[in-house]
Amino acid sequence: MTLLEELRWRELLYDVTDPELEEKLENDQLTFYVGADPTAGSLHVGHLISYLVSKRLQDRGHHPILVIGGGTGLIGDPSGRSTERSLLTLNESLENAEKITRQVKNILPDAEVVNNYEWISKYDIITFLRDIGKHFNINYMMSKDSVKSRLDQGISFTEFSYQIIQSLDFMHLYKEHNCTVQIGGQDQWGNITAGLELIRKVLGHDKKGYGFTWPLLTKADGTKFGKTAGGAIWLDKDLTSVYEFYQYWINTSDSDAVRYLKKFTFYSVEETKEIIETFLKEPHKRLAQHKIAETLTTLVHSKEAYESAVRISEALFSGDVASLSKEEIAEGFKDVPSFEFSSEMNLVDALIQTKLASSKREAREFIKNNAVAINGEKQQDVDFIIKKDDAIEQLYTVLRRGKKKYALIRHL
Ligand code: 629
Repeated sequence: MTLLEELRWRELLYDVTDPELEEKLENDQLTFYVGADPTAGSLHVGHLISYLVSKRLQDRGHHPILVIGGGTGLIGDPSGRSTERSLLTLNESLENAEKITRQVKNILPDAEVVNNYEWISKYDIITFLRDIGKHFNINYMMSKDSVKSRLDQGISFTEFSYQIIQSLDFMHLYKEHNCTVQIGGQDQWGNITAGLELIRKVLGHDKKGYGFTWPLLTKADGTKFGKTAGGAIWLDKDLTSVYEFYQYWINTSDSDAVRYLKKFTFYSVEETKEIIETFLKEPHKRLAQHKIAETLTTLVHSKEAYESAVRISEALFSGDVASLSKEEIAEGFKDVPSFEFSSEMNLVDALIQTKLASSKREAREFIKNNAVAINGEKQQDVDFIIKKDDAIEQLYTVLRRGKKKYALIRHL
């Protein structure tokens, strides 16, 4: 199977600029690039495909350059957007770029990472308009989806010019790094092909470049990929905990799981087919979801972080939370009502304070009916006292009523 055939099979290929690329990718070691603009201080799961596809190319001997758009982030890509972006300040763009650089280096440790502010900021306006602008025909620029779709709404000259700046990047990397291929999501087609034009016009008609795109990610139920009620799923663990990240993938619906398995994991085509077969026979075991969550949590975070997320999930499922560390408790119970206790308290009062019971009478009923657990252990003594000394790492007491009603007590 050629690389492009494999990408096609994984539903990671939308369009290729030149059919010749397929053979080149089999016979040569090419340098390719993919860019991301630092519009926030972290990448989110919507950015992942760029680096997963890059890894697939790298695994077949090609050399990735990861461009972080400290410069382009200052302009704002209109692609795939119906409204004008608000401008980032220089500081925001460069600070975000630095954080994102760390993230991508973590995902692809052997890739080269560059910030396009480095060369874009060096252009002066006269050189830009004479040497670069002269090669762009306004009709050509207006025919790009990113611009055409905005003509009614309106588009600033700033965003209109974005395609030129991204083209400048491709030409720069072509000249300086012999980078002949640019890849990106479907929405990047116009920017990628504009770059190929510029390379031909400025560097010479024998200078060929290539590009391909992958399709936009969709979900079977039509909701937006990478978003939950709580917002975006970020790659930064301070914004989205590892446990939440892991859970996002574990919760993939059965109707998305096969597609995601092909796109997001690195099992061979044969192995993937076997996993799919097993999954389809017994979907309730969620094998596909587990493989996706394992691959991505390990790649983005670490093996240890993945194992911890599994531990938290198992403890929450079984109720046996006493084996967790205080960090794991904090992570797993982030969305559970939490209360701070400064001294010891009897169980009945604690149930009322944490709103797991509405009266003393009800609290006693729950306890007597074996419906109350403290740190995973059932407690039937209505006179039981909750103490800091018995808390998990002397910090947390997890109260549970029934199967699922939780409260977290933090001992001061
Ligand atoms: C300078 C900047 C370049 C080449 C690319 C870029 C970034 C590009 C862009 N990409 C999106 C982004 O950063 O805006 N102009 O949010 C995003 N990308 C990943 C995929 C994408 C795309 O990071 O390509 O299609 C999302 O799936 O929208 O020299």
